[in-house]
Amino acid sequence: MSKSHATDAKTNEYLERYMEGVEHRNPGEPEFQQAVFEVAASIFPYIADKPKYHENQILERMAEPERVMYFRVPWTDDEGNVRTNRGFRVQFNSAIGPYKGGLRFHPSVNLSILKFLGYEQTFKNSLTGLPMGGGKGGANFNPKGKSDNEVMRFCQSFMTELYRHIGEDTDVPAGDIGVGGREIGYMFGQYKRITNRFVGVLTGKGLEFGGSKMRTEATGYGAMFFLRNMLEHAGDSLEGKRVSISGSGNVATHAAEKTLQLGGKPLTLSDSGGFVHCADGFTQEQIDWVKELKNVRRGRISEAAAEFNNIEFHEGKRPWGVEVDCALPSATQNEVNSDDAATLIKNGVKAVAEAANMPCEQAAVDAFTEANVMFGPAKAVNAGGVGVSGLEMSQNSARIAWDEDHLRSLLEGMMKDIHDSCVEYGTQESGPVNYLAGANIAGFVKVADAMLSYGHV
Ligand code: NDP
Ligand code: 2IT
Repeated sequence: MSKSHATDAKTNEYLERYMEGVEHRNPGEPEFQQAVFEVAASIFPYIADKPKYHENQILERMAEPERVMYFRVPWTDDEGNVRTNRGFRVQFNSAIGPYKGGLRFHPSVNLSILKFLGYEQTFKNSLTGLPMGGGKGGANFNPKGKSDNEVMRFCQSFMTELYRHIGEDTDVPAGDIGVGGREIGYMFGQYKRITNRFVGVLTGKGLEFGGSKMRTEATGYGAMFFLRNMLEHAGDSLEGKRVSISGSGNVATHAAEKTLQLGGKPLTLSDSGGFVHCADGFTQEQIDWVKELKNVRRGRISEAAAEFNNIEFHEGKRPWGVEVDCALPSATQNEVNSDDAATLIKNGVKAVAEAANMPCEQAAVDAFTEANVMFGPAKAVNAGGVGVSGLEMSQNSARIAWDEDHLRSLLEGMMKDIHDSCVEYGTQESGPVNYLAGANIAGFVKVADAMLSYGHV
């Protein structure tokens, strides 16, 4: 056995033993185990010759949240029935700044999902270059079909417990699935009322009360900047590229809009009911219509096919069967499986960028890597959202508001820096960039070194 193969075998053995421990300590948490594996598989080879990280149990400590809050959220529906949901906040890692990360309201929310999201967030926030730790929270509340007043009462009850655990220098939540401007407004109003303080304790706020320009657009726009950077680094461009996008929420609609602005063709959008396909590429007017459908009328994506002649609806299906150059999963975790990956590869996909968090199953990621499809991992691709959240925190602390052009150029610059960090840590001897390894290592180093400075805390 050559020396490098012996080292590889040893690294694999460490990784296996490490994952056995993670699985043993976190039974019944498949999403969390999946997220830890995805990072650890890149980090073990990197730290093989850096004993300080092993000796100080850095990866073991990183896989334990610093603190988890789990609480009851009672509220009353419009018929006067008492309802009860579960609320959570996972304060994962504060090595490089206050806990920072979104709140998700969706019936599937559980501890495994929030731990995976909080763990991922730690590395993502590190990549932004801003001083933010990692956290995530939410509730198994389903906003679909609820009136504004029901959503308001739920948000107020949720904040009535959450407020004691957060603060502008402690933990700063934001939006995620099911939590947008409406929910952030209700929660900020309740925080302010309970504490009698007007501070930047949440991001994604309305522009009238401390929100930042570009925050709403940041995740989708940032994802497209990242995809463009990947293509350009490989000597290609976005011009004329056919792009399939899943989801039709905040991330998906802004990604579609930026695709159009950068010269690409957004072909699909979806929701949990199915996907819509526009072979001509969606126009800005159609994207605006979908935004209004989702944010104001709170309707279903199928309605787009009834409204526009050149849009078809495919019930119960995901968009990965459509032939495209680039795919941008932008809905939820594990929405691209190995069959979907095989179809995309067969149809000639060149690049896949994860705009949602962990939308590709491990087997799909492996398939893309094997087929030399450029693969942008979520923690790099969608970091623009939390990046502009960080800029919202800066503006709130300084009590100023930057203009849109300035924020757009900061976002674009941040995505370029993240891309370049991935290239720095992920360029392989064979030539192409392994963006997954690059993002994991670049995100890891800063958090790990801060943890080393603190001693064993
Ligand atoms: P939204 O709530 O605005 O939209 C979510 C979209 O995804 C909807 O179209 C929804 O369809 C669909 N979706 C959600 N869950 C499922 C599911 N289980 N199966 C099929 N479709 C589903 O959320 P965002 O756009 O904000 O978030 C999308 C993704 O991006 C998430 O992974 C989130 O974590 C990630 N993200 C978001 C950021 C942000 O700034 N908002 C920042 C970084 C990442 P339906 O209405 O039918 O449920
Ligand atoms: O997954 C994410 O990065 C988010 N949902 C945004 C978090 C934030 O704090 O803006």
